[in-house]
Amino acid sequence: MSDAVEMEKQVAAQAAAELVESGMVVGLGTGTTVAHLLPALAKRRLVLRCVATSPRTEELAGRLGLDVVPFTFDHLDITIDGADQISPQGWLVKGGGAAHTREKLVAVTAERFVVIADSTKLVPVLRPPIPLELLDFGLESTFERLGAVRRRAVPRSPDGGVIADFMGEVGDPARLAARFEATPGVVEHGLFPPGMVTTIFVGRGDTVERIDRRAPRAGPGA
Ligand code: A5P
Repeated sequence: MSDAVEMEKQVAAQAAAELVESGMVVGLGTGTTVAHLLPALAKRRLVLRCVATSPRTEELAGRLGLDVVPFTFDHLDITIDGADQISPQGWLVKGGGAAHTREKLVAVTAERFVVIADSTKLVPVLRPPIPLELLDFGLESTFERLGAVRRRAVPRSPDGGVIADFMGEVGDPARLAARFEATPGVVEHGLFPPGMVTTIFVGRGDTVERIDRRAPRAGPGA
C-alpha cells in the first residue's frame, strides 16, 4: 500500500474519530482503515463501550485500551467502518476482510453509520468480487444456484460461515442484493445499500471530503 493511500486512510479515520463522544456505544468495523481509527479513538481517552466486528478488531482495540464488550445492544450510537468500493449512488461493497455479516449487523443497529475510505475506493460502477458468507450445509447446492461463485481460501467466519465471492456481473446492485437475499444458503452478502450510510469520509491527499447521505436514525425513546 502506498504512503499516499495510507495517509488518506489516516485522515479519514481521524475525522470519524472526532465524531465520537464520551458515553457512546461504538461499533468498530474491520480492516486496514479501521486499523487507523482505533489508535485515533484510543488517544482521545473517552469513556466508551465498543462492539467489535471481528476477532482482529477486538484484539487490536483491547490492546489499545478500548473497552470491547459483547454485542448485546439493540442500539449503538455510531458505527465506523471501511469499504472496498463506494459507488456514486452510495452503494458499498464490503467484506474484503470476510467480516461483512457482522459488519452489516453492527451498521444497521447504529444511529449513525460512518464510512471511512481512501480515494481509491470511489468507483464509477460496482464490480466483482462481491463477498458472500454461505451456510456450510448444502454448500454445493448453494454454489450451483448462485453460479459464478468461488470459495475464498480463508478460514470460516467466526460464526462458522463459508466465505466466497460472487464473480458475475453486478448490474443493478439492488437486484443483485435481492437475488442473494432470496437464495437459501446465503447467510449474508457484501452489498450495503445507500440508505444504510449516514456519512462518508474520503481521504484526498492530506485532506478529507465529507459526504453526508442521510440524517442519523432516531435514538431510543426519541
Ligand atoms: C472487512 O470485511 C471489510 O468489509 C472491510 O471493511 C473493507 O474490506 C475495507 O477494508 P480496508 O479498510 O482494509 O480497505
